[in-house]
Amino acid sequence: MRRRAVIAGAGSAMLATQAGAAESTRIPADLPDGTQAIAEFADLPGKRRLLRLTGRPPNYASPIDVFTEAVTPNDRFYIRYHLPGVPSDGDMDNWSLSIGGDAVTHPNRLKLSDLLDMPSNEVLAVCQSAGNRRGFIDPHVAGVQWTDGGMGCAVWRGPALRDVLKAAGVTSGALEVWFGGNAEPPGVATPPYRKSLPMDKAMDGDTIVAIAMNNAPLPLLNGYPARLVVPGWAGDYWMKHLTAIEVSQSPLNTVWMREVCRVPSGLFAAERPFPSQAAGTTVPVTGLPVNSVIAEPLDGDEVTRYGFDIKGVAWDRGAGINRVEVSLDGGRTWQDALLDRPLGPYAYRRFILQTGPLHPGPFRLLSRATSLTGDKQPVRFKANPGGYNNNVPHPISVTVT
Ligand SMILES: Nc1nc2c(c(=O)[nH]1)N[C@H]1C(S)=C(S)[C@@H](COP(=O)(O)O)O[C@H]1N2
Ligand SMILES: [Mo]
Repeated sequence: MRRRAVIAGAGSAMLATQAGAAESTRIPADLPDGTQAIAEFADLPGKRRLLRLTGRPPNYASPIDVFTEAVTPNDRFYIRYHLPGVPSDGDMDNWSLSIGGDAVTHPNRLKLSDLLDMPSNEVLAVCQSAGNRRGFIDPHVAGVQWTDGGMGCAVWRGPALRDVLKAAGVTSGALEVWFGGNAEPPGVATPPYRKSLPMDKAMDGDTIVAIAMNNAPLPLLNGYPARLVVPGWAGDYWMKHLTAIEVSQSPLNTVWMREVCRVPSGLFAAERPFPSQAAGTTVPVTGLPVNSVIAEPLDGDEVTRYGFDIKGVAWDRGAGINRVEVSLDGGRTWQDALLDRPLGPYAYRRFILQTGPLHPGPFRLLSRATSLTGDKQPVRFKANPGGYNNNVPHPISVTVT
């Protein structure tokens, strides 16, 4: 089915960014009607023109045009919260991070200045909601109706989690590391957001307690003053406003581990399984599936018959991107796009395809990435009840004039 882009009310003019590229002002037409009706571009403190999908809890998508670049600016980086309460700057005044649990010998408490004093790591990594692109699944699946913008790529900096843990003396009985974040306001019935990681992922030097994002303090809504960064793994592990770490001999038993963000066992290849959280017929989402997005032109654009550039980014769980192909005819034929140099295994890899002259008329653009381990974006969505890991190529309709 070919759908026309809906132009969003007030901001419908095509604005020019500093780079001169088009800024997306459109709400994707393939989102469900209910989301169409309420979605709009909005500003929040420290943020500029994000696509509001739900206000309470705050879920705001990045606009698709930011994905022509490998690094997503802080003020355009998406926001995702499970619970309605959002911390204010004031709530973070007396922030500290406790490290404890039944598998450490020396529990302790760190202040922001302690984290600043520790040796730090830097990693360019994609944070992507496991529900990214849920809004495009047909038939629609319940949950936040994410567009392509439930993700971003930033330079994260802070001490490696393993260094933070070492200081507390991890014992040999350690099975998982549990994470807690901001306290929810009174009156919220949902249990607090609490997640865990298996020891091997927690002790990987690339898993960090980030205190900087793109060389600036974390924006409040992206987890100020410290958040967990788990390169290659879905965003739900990336605990914001991190306040408590417990190294534990047992599996964390919260609805957030046991019921949410789970997929049928064996449906998705996970680089690193999470055995202590496998239960019944499901496993937690972990590694990001190979994926790509076209950020230019935008859906509904008119493009010139003399040829135009198709640009976007591709990423995966950290194997690295080997190839991106682009189709101009809805997936009948494919051409190899040019890849920019890799910026690290967990980063976006930019691609570009310059078309030749084309006949006027409608065109349906798709991109399809293959990783260095041979994983390729599938033709059909691997259906699962939560609508996670949608990495099916998403069509962009343009008219050549
Ligand atoms: N404290 C807290 N941290 C959280 C969440 C949350 O609801 N509360 N949501 C998680 C999910 S599901 C995602 S996808 C990422 C989103 O990160 P962002 O809001 O910085 O884009 O944060 C994670 N960390
Ligand atoms: Mo998420």
